[in-house]
Amino acid sequence: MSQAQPATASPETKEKDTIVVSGIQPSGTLHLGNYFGAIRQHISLHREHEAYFFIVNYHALTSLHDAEALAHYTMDVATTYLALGFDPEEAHLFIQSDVPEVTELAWIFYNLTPVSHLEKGVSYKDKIAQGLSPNAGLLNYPVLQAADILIYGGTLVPVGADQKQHIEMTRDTAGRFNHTFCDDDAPLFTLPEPLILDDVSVVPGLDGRKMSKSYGNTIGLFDEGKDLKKKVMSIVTDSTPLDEPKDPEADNVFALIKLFASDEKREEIAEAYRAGGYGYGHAKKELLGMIDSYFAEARERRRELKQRPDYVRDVLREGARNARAQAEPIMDRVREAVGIVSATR
Ligand code: AQP
Repeated sequence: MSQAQPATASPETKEKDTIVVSGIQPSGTLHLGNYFGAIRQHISLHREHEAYFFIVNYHALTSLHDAEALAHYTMDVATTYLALGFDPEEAHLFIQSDVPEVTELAWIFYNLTPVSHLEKGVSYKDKIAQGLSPNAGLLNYPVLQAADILIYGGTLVPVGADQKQHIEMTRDTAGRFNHTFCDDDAPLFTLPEPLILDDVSVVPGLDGRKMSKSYGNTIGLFDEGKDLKKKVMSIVTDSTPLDEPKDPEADNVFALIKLFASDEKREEIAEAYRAGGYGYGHAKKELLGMIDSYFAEARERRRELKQRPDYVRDVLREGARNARAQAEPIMDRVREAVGIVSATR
Protein backbone atom coordinates (compact mmCIF):
# COMPACT_ATOMS: atom_id res chain seq x y z
CA MET A 1 0.00 0.00 0.00
CA SER A 2 1.25 3.46 -0.82
CA GLN A 3 1.09 6.03 1.93
CA ALA A 4 2.34 8.89 -0.20
CA GLN A 5 0.19 11.95 -0.69
CA PRO A 6 -3.44 10.88 -0.99
CA ALA A 7 -5.77 10.79 -3.95
CA THR A 8 -4.15 11.87 -7.11
CA ALA A 9 -6.47 9.43 -8.91
CA SER A 10 -8.88 11.36 -11.05
CA PRO A 11 -11.99 10.13 -12.82
CA GLU A 12 -10.25 10.97 -16.11
CA THR A 13 -7.34 8.59 -15.68
CA LYS A 14 -9.10 5.22 -16.07
CA GLU A 15 -11.28 3.72 -18.77
CA LYS A 16 -14.93 4.65 -18.40
CA ASP A 17 -16.72 1.47 -19.43
CA THR A 18 -16.73 -0.02 -15.96
CA ILE A 19 -17.38 2.17 -12.95
CA VAL A 20 -17.19 0.20 -9.73
CA VAL A 21 -19.23 1.56 -6.80
CA SER A 22 -20.02 0.15 -3.38
CA GLY A 23 -20.84 1.34 0.11
CA ILE A 24 -20.17 0.09 3.59
CA GLN A 25 -22.01 1.05 6.76
CA PRO A 26 -20.16 2.57 9.70
CA SER A 27 -22.63 0.96 12.08
CA GLY A 28 -20.08 -1.13 13.95
CA THR A 29 -16.72 -2.80 13.66
CA LEU A 30 -16.16 -4.38 10.25
CA HIS A 31 -16.25 -8.16 10.29
CA LEU A 32 -15.37 -11.26 8.29
CA GLY A 33 -18.74 -11.13 6.49
CA ASN A 34 -18.07 -7.60 5.25
CA TYR A 35 -14.55 -8.56 4.22
CA PHE A 36 -15.22 -11.76 2.29
CA GLY A 37 -18.61 -10.59 0.99
CA ALA A 38 -17.45 -7.21 -0.25
CA ILE A 39 -14.25 -5.48 0.93
CA ARG A 40 -11.85 -8.07 -0.49
CA GLN A 41 -13.44 -7.55 -3.93
CA HIS A 42 -13.28 -3.76 -3.45
CA ILE A 43 -9.57 -3.92 -2.76
CA SER A 44 -8.84 -6.13 -5.76
CA LEU A 45 -11.03 -4.15 -8.19
CA HIS A 46 -9.95 -0.64 -7.26
CA ARG A 47 -6.66 -0.84 -9.13
CA GLU A 48 -8.21 -2.05 -12.38
CA HIS A 49 -11.20 0.25 -12.71
CA GLU A 50 -12.43 3.66 -11.85
CA ALA A 51 -13.93 3.01 -8.42
CA TYR A 52 -15.93 4.86 -5.78
CA PHE A 53 -16.19 3.39 -2.28
CA PHE A 54 -18.21 5.31 0.26
CA ILE A 55 -18.80 5.05 3.97
CA VAL A 56 -22.57 5.22 4.19
CA ASN A 57 -23.14 7.17 7.38
CA TYR A 58 -26.70 8.17 6.36
CA HIS A 59 -27.52 4.48 5.96
CA ALA A 60 -26.00 3.69 9.35
CA LEU A 61 -28.38 6.25 10.90
CA THR A 62 -31.24 3.86 10.15
CA SER A 63 -30.05 1.69 13.03
CA LEU A 64 -27.44 3.66 14.98
CA HIS A 65 -28.50 6.67 17.05
CA ASP A 66 -25.31 7.44 18.94
CA ALA A 67 -23.37 10.43 17.59
CA GLU A 68 -20.05 9.47 19.14
CA ALA A 69 -20.26 5.89 17.86
CA LEU A 70 -21.27 6.95 14.34
CA ALA A 71 -18.39 9.44 14.12
CA HIS A 72 -15.97 6.85 15.51
CA TYR A 73 -17.02 4.04 13.15
CA THR A 74 -16.96 6.38 10.16
CA MET A 75 -13.26 7.06 10.65
CA ASP A 76 -12.66 3.44 11.66
CA VAL A 77 -14.03 2.13 8.34
CA ALA A 78 -11.71 4.50 6.45
CA THR A 79 -8.71 3.39 8.51
CA THR A 80 -9.67 -0.25 7.94
CA TYR A 81 -9.80 0.14 4.14
CA LEU A 82 -6.40 1.80 4.11
CA ALA A 83 -4.98 -0.89 6.39
CA LEU A 84 -6.34 -3.61 4.10
CA GLY A 85 -4.57 -2.17 1.07
CA PHE A 86 -6.86 0.47 -0.42
CA ASP A 87 -4.59 2.84 -2.32
CA PRO A 88 -6.03 6.38 -2.54
CA GLU A 89 -3.93 7.05 -5.61
CA GLU A 90 -5.91 4.42 -7.48
CA ALA A 91 -9.54 5.13 -6.54
CA HIS A 92 -11.86 7.21 -4.37
CA LEU A 93 -12.76 6.58 -0.74
CA PHE A 94 -15.09 9.08 0.92
CA ILE A 95 -17.93 9.67 3.36
CA GLN A 96 -21.42 9.45 1.83
CA SER A 97 -22.64 12.70 3.44
CA ASP A 98 -19.76 14.64 1.87
CA VAL A 99 -21.63 14.37 -1.42
CA PRO A 100 -24.96 15.97 -0.40
CA GLU A 101 -26.38 15.60 -3.92
CA VAL A 102 -26.96 11.94 -3.09
CA THR A 103 -29.85 12.77 -0.73
CA GLU A 104 -31.29 15.11 -3.35
CA LEU A 105 -31.28 12.26 -5.89
CA ALA A 106 -32.76 9.88 -3.31
CA TRP A 107 -35.66 12.31 -2.82
CA ILE A 108 -36.34 12.32 -6.56
CA PHE A 109 -36.26 8.50 -6.56
CA TYR A 110 -38.69 8.27 -3.59
CA ASN A 111 -41.32 9.72 -5.86
CA LEU A 112 -40.88 6.88 -8.33
CA THR A 113 -40.83 4.04 -5.80
CA PRO A 114 -43.94 2.06 -4.81
CA VAL A 115 -44.09 1.67 -1.01
CA SER A 116 -45.31 -1.90 -1.54
CA HIS A 117 -41.95 -2.81 -3.16
CA LEU A 118 -40.03 -1.43 -0.19
CA GLU A 119 -42.23 -3.31 2.26
CA LYS A 120 -41.29 -6.55 0.51
CA GLY A 121 -37.55 -5.90 1.05
CA VAL A 122 -35.94 -9.04 2.50
CA SER A 123 -33.35 -7.07 4.44
CA TYR A 124 -36.05 -4.70 5.80
CA LYS A 125 -38.23 -7.60 6.91
CA ASP A 126 -35.23 -9.40 8.48
CA LYS A 127 -34.23 -6.35 10.46
CA ILE A 128 -37.77 -5.74 11.70
CA ALA A 129 -38.01 -9.43 12.69
CA GLN A 130 -34.78 -8.99 14.66
CA GLY A 131 -36.38 -6.14 16.62
CA LEU A 132 -35.07 -3.05 14.81
CA SER A 133 -37.45 -0.10 14.75
CA PRO A 134 -39.36 0.07 11.44
CA ASN A 135 -38.49 3.73 10.84
CA ALA A 136 -38.93 5.42 7.45
CA GLY A 137 -35.17 5.50 6.94
CA LEU A 138 -34.93 1.72 7.23
CA LEU A 139 -37.84 1.26 4.81
CA ASN A 140 -36.29 3.66 2.30
CA TYR A 141 -32.75 2.27 2.68
CA PRO A 142 -32.71 0.71 -0.85
CA VAL A 143 -33.76 4.03 -2.45
CA LEU A 144 -30.84 5.89 -0.92
CA GLN A 145 -28.64 2.98 -1.99
CA ALA A 146 -29.92 3.37 -5.57
CA ALA A 147 -28.98 7.06 -5.45
CA ASP A 148 -25.52 6.13 -4.11
CA ILE A 149 -24.89 3.84 -7.04
CA LEU A 150 -26.47 5.80 -9.88
CA ILE A 151 -25.14 9.24 -8.98
CA TYR A 152 -21.61 8.13 -9.92
CA GLY A 153 -22.78 6.30 -13.05
CA GLY A 154 -21.94 2.99 -11.35
CA THR A 155 -22.02 -0.05 -13.63
CA LEU A 156 -20.61 -2.78 -11.37
CA VAL A 157 -21.48 -3.22 -7.70
CA PRO A 158 -19.41 -5.74 -5.72
CA VAL A 159 -21.58 -6.80 -2.76
CA GLY A 160 -22.39 -9.78 -0.58
CA ALA A 161 -25.21 -12.15 -1.56
CA ASP A 162 -27.53 -10.50 1.00
CA GLN A 163 -27.55 -7.35 -1.15
CA LYS A 164 -28.76 -9.00 -4.36
CA GLN A 165 -32.33 -7.76 -3.99
CA HIS A 166 -31.17 -4.20 -3.29
CA ILE A 167 -29.21 -4.11 -6.54
CA GLU A 168 -32.29 -5.38 -8.37
CA MET A 169 -34.21 -2.49 -6.79
CA THR A 170 -31.53 -0.08 -8.03
CA ARG A 171 -31.93 -1.47 -11.54
CA ASP A 172 -35.72 -1.05 -11.27
CA THR A 173 -35.25 2.53 -10.08
CA ALA A 174 -32.91 3.39 -12.95
CA GLY A 175 -35.34 1.81 -15.41
CA ARG A 176 -38.30 3.68 -13.95
CA PHE A 177 -36.44 6.99 -14.09
CA ASN A 178 -35.37 6.43 -17.69
CA HIS A 179 -38.88 5.40 -18.69
CA THR A 180 -40.51 8.37 -16.96
CA PHE A 181 -38.13 11.18 -17.82
CA CYS A 182 -35.98 10.20 -20.82
CA ASP A 183 -36.46 9.42 -24.48
CA ASP A 184 -36.17 5.70 -25.22
CA ASP A 185 -32.99 6.24 -27.21
CA ALA A 186 -31.34 8.47 -24.58
CA PRO A 187 -31.61 6.86 -21.14
CA LEU A 188 -29.86 8.82 -18.41
CA PHE A 189 -28.94 5.88 -16.20
CA THR A 190 -27.18 2.65 -17.09
CA LEU A 191 -28.56 -0.38 -15.24
CA PRO A 192 -25.75 -1.59 -12.95
CA GLU A 193 -24.76 -5.23 -12.50
CA PRO A 194 -24.08 -6.82 -9.11
CA LEU A 195 -20.82 -8.68 -8.62
CA ILE A 196 -21.51 -11.45 -6.12
CA LEU A 197 -18.99 -14.22 -5.63
CA ASP A 198 -20.62 -17.65 -5.70
CA ASP A 199 -18.07 -19.23 -3.43
CA VAL A 200 -18.65 -16.77 -0.60
CA SER A 201 -22.44 -16.50 -0.43
CA VAL A 202 -23.42 -15.36 3.06
CA VAL A 203 -20.76 -15.66 5.75
CA PRO A 204 -22.28 -17.17 8.92
CA GLY A 205 -21.84 -15.53 12.31
CA LEU A 206 -21.01 -17.14 15.66
CA ASP A 207 -24.62 -18.28 16.03
CA GLY A 208 -24.99 -19.56 12.46
CA ARG A 209 -27.20 -16.66 11.28
CA LYS A 210 -25.79 -14.18 8.74
CA MET A 211 -22.78 -12.49 10.32
CA SER A 212 -24.08 -8.99 10.93
CA LYS A 213 -23.13 -5.98 13.01
CA SER A 214 -26.69 -5.63 14.22
CA TYR A 215 -26.93 -9.27 15.35
CA GLY A 216 -23.89 -9.05 17.64
CA ASN A 217 -22.54 -12.33 16.19
CA THR A 218 -19.44 -11.07 14.42
CA ILE A 219 -15.73 -11.77 14.33
CA GLY A 220 -14.05 -8.40 13.79
CA LEU A 221 -11.31 -8.17 11.17
CA PHE A 222 -8.84 -7.01 13.74
CA ASP A 223 -9.91 -9.06 16.73
CA GLU A 224 -6.89 -10.70 18.30
CA GLY A 225 -5.63 -12.48 21.41
CA LYS A 226 -8.09 -13.63 24.05
CA ASP A 227 -10.98 -11.78 22.49
CA LEU A 228 -10.55 -13.56 19.15
CA LYS A 229 -10.06 -16.92 20.86
CA LYS A 230 -13.20 -16.51 22.95
CA LYS A 231 -15.27 -15.69 19.87
CA VAL A 232 -13.93 -18.56 17.76
CA MET A 233 -14.43 -21.05 20.59
CA SER A 234 -18.05 -19.89 20.95
CA ILE A 235 -19.06 -20.68 17.34
CA VAL A 236 -22.17 -22.83 17.48
CA THR A 237 -21.70 -26.45 16.31
CA ASP A 238 -23.85 -29.56 16.64
CA SER A 239 -23.20 -32.15 19.33
CA THR A 240 -21.69 -34.97 17.23
CA PRO A 241 -19.08 -36.69 19.47
CA LEU A 242 -15.39 -36.28 18.61
CA ASP A 243 -14.93 -39.85 17.31
CA GLU A 244 -17.82 -39.80 14.86
CA PRO A 245 -17.69 -38.67 11.21
CA LYS A 246 -19.04 -35.17 10.57
CA ASP A 247 -20.42 -33.38 7.53
CA PRO A 248 -18.13 -30.39 6.91
CA GLU A 249 -20.70 -28.70 4.69
CA ALA A 250 -23.19 -28.57 7.57
CA ASP A 251 -20.80 -26.88 10.00
CA ASN A 252 -20.33 -23.15 10.72
CA VAL A 253 -16.64 -23.53 11.62
CA PHE A 254 -15.88 -25.22 8.32
CA ALA A 255 -17.84 -22.51 6.45
CA LEU A 256 -15.36 -19.98 7.89
CA ILE A 257 -12.30 -22.20 7.36
CA LYS A 258 -13.21 -22.39 3.65
CA LEU A 259 -12.77 -18.64 3.33
CA PHE A 260 -9.13 -18.78 4.41
CA ALA A 261 -7.80 -22.18 3.37
CA SER A 262 -6.10 -23.12 0.11
CA ASP A 263 -7.95 -25.78 -1.93
CA GLU A 264 -5.55 -28.40 -0.67
CA LYS A 265 -5.91 -27.45 2.99
CA ARG A 266 -9.68 -27.24 2.67
CA GLU A 267 -9.83 -30.77 1.25
CA GLU A 268 -7.52 -32.08 3.96
CA ILE A 269 -9.73 -30.65 6.72
CA ALA A 270 -12.95 -31.81 5.01
CA GLU A 271 -11.49 -35.30 4.85
CA ALA A 272 -10.62 -35.18 8.57
CA TYR A 273 -14.25 -34.18 9.34
CA ARG A 274 -15.59 -37.11 7.31
CA ALA A 275 -13.13 -39.65 8.78
CA GLY A 276 -14.13 -39.02 12.43
CA GLY A 277 -11.69 -38.51 15.31
CA TYR A 278 -11.49 -34.82 14.41
CA GLY A 279 -13.52 -32.63 16.78
CA TYR A 280 -14.97 -29.17 16.42
CA GLY A 281 -12.36 -28.02 18.96
CA HIS A 282 -9.63 -29.05 16.49
CA ALA A 283 -11.35 -27.18 13.69
CA LYS A 284 -11.75 -24.06 15.84
CA LYS A 285 -8.03 -24.04 16.70
CA GLU A 286 -7.21 -24.32 13.00
CA LEU A 287 -9.56 -21.44 12.20
CA LEU A 288 -8.13 -19.30 14.99
CA GLY A 289 -4.60 -19.62 13.56
CA MET A 290 -5.87 -18.83 10.06
CA ILE A 291 -7.66 -15.63 11.08
CA ASP A 292 -4.77 -14.48 13.21
CA SER A 293 -2.14 -14.83 10.49
CA TYR A 294 -4.34 -13.67 7.57
CA PHE A 295 -4.89 -10.22 9.11
CA ALA A 296 -1.55 -9.86 10.94
CA GLU A 297 -0.01 -7.37 8.47
CA ALA A 298 -3.18 -5.32 8.13
CA ARG A 299 -3.50 -5.19 11.93
CA GLU A 300 -0.03 -3.69 12.11
CA ARG A 301 -0.76 -1.14 9.37
CA ARG A 302 -3.97 -0.19 11.15
CA ARG A 303 -2.06 0.49 14.36
CA GLU A 304 0.23 2.84 12.40
CA LEU A 305 -2.68 4.58 10.66
CA LYS A 306 -4.42 5.18 13.97
CA GLN A 307 -1.50 7.48 14.76
CA ARG A 308 -2.15 9.47 11.56
CA PRO A 309 -5.79 10.65 11.67
CA ASP A 310 -4.95 13.72 9.58
CA TYR A 311 -3.75 11.52 6.74
CA VAL A 312 -6.98 9.51 6.86
CA ARG A 313 -9.01 12.74 6.76
CA ASP A 314 -6.98 14.00 3.79
CA VAL A 315 -7.75 10.80 1.89
CA LEU A 316 -11.47 11.18 2.61
CA ARG A 317 -11.52 14.88 1.69
CA GLU A 318 -9.83 14.29 -1.64
CA GLY A 319 -12.04 11.26 -2.31
CA ALA A 320 -15.15 13.40 -1.71
CA ARG A 321 -13.86 16.15 -3.98
CA ASN A 322 -13.39 13.70 -6.85
CA ALA A 323 -16.70 11.95 -6.17
CA ARG A 324 -18.56 15.25 -6.21
CA ALA A 325 -16.93 16.18 -9.50
CA GLN A 326 -18.30 12.92 -10.91
CA ALA A 327 -21.78 13.38 -9.38
CA GLU A 328 -22.44 17.02 -10.26
CA PRO A 329 -22.84 16.75 -14.05
CA ILE A 330 -25.07 13.70 -13.60
CA MET A 331 -27.23 15.64 -11.13
CA ASP A 332 -27.45 18.57 -13.56
CA ARG A 333 -28.87 16.22 -16.16
CA VAL A 334 -31.27 14.70 -13.62
CA ARG A 335 -32.61 18.12 -12.57
CA GLU A 336 -33.07 19.13 -16.15
CA ALA A 337 -34.83 15.86 -17.01
CA VAL A 338 -37.19 16.19 -14.03
CA GLY A 339 -37.81 19.94 -14.32
CA ILE A 340 -36.17 21.05 -11.09
CA VAL A 341 -35.23 24.63 -11.94
CA SER A 342 -33.16 26.93 -9.79
CA ALA A 343 -33.19 30.69 -9.41
CA THR A 344 -29.67 30.64 -7.97
CA ARG A 345 -27.69 28.03 -9.90
N1 AQP B 1 -22.46 -12.12 6.53
C1 AQP B 1 -22.15 -11.59 5.37
N2 AQP B 1 -21.75 -12.40 4.34
C2 AQP B 1 -21.39 -11.87 3.13
N3 AQP B 1 -21.39 -10.53 2.88
C3 AQP B 1 -21.78 -9.71 3.87
N4 AQP B 1 -21.88 -8.36 3.95
C4 AQP B 1 -22.33 -8.02 5.18
N5 AQP B 1 -22.50 -9.12 5.93
C5 AQP B 1 -22.18 -10.19 5.15
C6 AQP B 1 -21.55 -7.46 2.85
O1 AQP B 1 -20.78 -6.40 3.37
C7 AQP B 1 -21.06 -5.23 2.61
C8 AQP B 1 -21.24 -4.07 3.51
O2 AQP B 1 -22.30 -4.31 4.36
P1 AQP B 1 -22.94 -3.12 5.15
O3 AQP B 1 -22.11 -2.79 6.29
O4 AQP B 1 -23.23 -1.99 4.26
O5 AQP B 1 -24.37 -3.64 5.58
P2 AQP B 1 -24.91 -5.05 5.88
O6 AQP B 1 -24.96 -5.91 4.70
O7 AQP B 1 -26.26 -4.83 6.50
O8 AQP B 1 -23.84 -5.59 6.93
P3 AQP B 1 -24.12 -5.85 8.42
O9 AQP B 1 -22.92 -6.25 9.12
O10 AQP B 1 -25.28 -6.81 8.52
O11 AQP B 1 -24.51 -4.42 8.95
P4 AQP B 1 -25.75 -3.91 9.78
O12 AQP B 1 -25.97 -4.90 10.88
O13 AQP B 1 -25.33 -2.58 10.30
O14 AQP B 1 -26.91 -3.84 8.85
C9 AQP B 1 -22.28 -5.51 1.76
O15 AQP B 1 -21.89 -5.69 0.41
C10 AQP B 1 -22.81 -6.79 2.32
O16 AQP B 1 -23.40 -7.59 1.31
